Amino acid sequence: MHKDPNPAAAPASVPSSTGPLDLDAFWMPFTASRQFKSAPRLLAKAQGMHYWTPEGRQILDAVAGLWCVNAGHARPKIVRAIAEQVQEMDYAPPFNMAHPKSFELATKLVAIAPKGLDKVFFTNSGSESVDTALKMAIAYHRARGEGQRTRLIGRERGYHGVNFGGISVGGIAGNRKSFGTMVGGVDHLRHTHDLKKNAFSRGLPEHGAELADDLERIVALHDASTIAAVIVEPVAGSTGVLLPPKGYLERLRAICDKHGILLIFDEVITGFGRLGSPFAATHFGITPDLMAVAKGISNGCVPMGAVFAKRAMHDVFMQGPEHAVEFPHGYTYSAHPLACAASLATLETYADESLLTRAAKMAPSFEHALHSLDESPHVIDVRNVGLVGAIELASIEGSPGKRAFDVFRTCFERGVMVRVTGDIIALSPPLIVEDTHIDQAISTIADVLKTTA
Ligand code: PXG
Repeated sequence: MHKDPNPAAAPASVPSSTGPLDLDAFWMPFTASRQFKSAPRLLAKAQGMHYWTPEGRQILDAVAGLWCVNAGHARPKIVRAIAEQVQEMDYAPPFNMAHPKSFELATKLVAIAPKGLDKVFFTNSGSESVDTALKMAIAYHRARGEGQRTRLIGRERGYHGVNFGGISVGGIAGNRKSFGTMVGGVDHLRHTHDLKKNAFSRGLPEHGAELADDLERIVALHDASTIAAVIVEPVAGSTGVLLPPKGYLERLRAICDKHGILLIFDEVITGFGRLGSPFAATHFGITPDLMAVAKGISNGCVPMGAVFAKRAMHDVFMQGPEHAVEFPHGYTYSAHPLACAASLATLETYADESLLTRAAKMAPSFEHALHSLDESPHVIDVRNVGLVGAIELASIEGSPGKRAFDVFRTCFERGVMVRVTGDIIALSPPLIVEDTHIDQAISTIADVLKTTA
């Protein structure tokens, strides 16, 4: 049995009350702010599989924070590495300078990446990784004399962060409509979610590989010679766990190859063990040309992201005068020493406890428990792959999203933190999860569904 580092009781220093906390000044990200501020949900401590509220109430973390705390909370090696690093060297500029841990980390990341992705560029978030990958794709074609290949293809219901590149290739109307002009020359593939054919699938759905052929429609419309790259999440996470139909990703890879179009995998959620292999690319055996990651790269402890690139792509940039910058892109905090230290210790923790393949071991019992909800009230679909699961509910007429949001709130009151998007409840527990945690999460959801209107 996997050793659970959680103590049963709250750590001693959890405050007994929040005191008079002023909620006014903080403009919260992606939050129903007025609702939140009328009934705040605060977290004050975390360890292993659990959070504690400021009052000391224990909450089971069934979503790894926000799909990022893959090794569980407050893991000693990671905590120690960050503390030691900040004492040794707090910051080092990353442009025309470097510190040793950035090279050490890149080498270790390449060692677990799909074969052929030999170069790593560091960022600070998933959004930055996505925009970095899109820029790399366009600049790569230009550097090799195909500067007309600028068009980017995303997918409906795709989520690629919140920067302008990411929302442009992203396929969520709500994240785009308020923000004016998107990046030009973008088109979108159809999404792959089809409940009529694939409801209640266990693992990848049977139907829909042919949806990849939608790329041929887009190629016919714009001509392949204008298209730089296609970006997809191998498993779409934040729009509600949309799984790739069997054969879909293979077909997408083949069509990209046929037309000289780069394939970018956004593995911000699927990276670092979520599906039972280090990456979705290794899980499905399909190698993209560029791979954007974040979240689990540093176990969520210090913000960090990265883009993996093929050596041949990188090498195309290595031309021009030797004193000149080859790729004019990067962030003040690229390869931040604290992030590198956190990530190195995270990789060690993953290796010590075989966490990058643990989701494969846990997947059967997770799947079994999850599908016990198939007959629960309001449930119109349950789906899963690795340690990712979704429970889709019928929407209340005229109030989409309300039913699942109510489930989320009641689950939190009953000590389980789930994630909600639209009327879909998503589960993505830390990879150290045990069957007892799965049972607690699922039985809480089952009980809450029974009393949800
Ligand atoms: N790509 C993917 C596939 C993501 O899931 C990002 C990019 C952006 O990462 P940053 O680090 O910039 O947030 C993400 C982020 C949810 C949820 O509700 C998921 C994310 C963010 C916010 C909410 O599931 N993923």
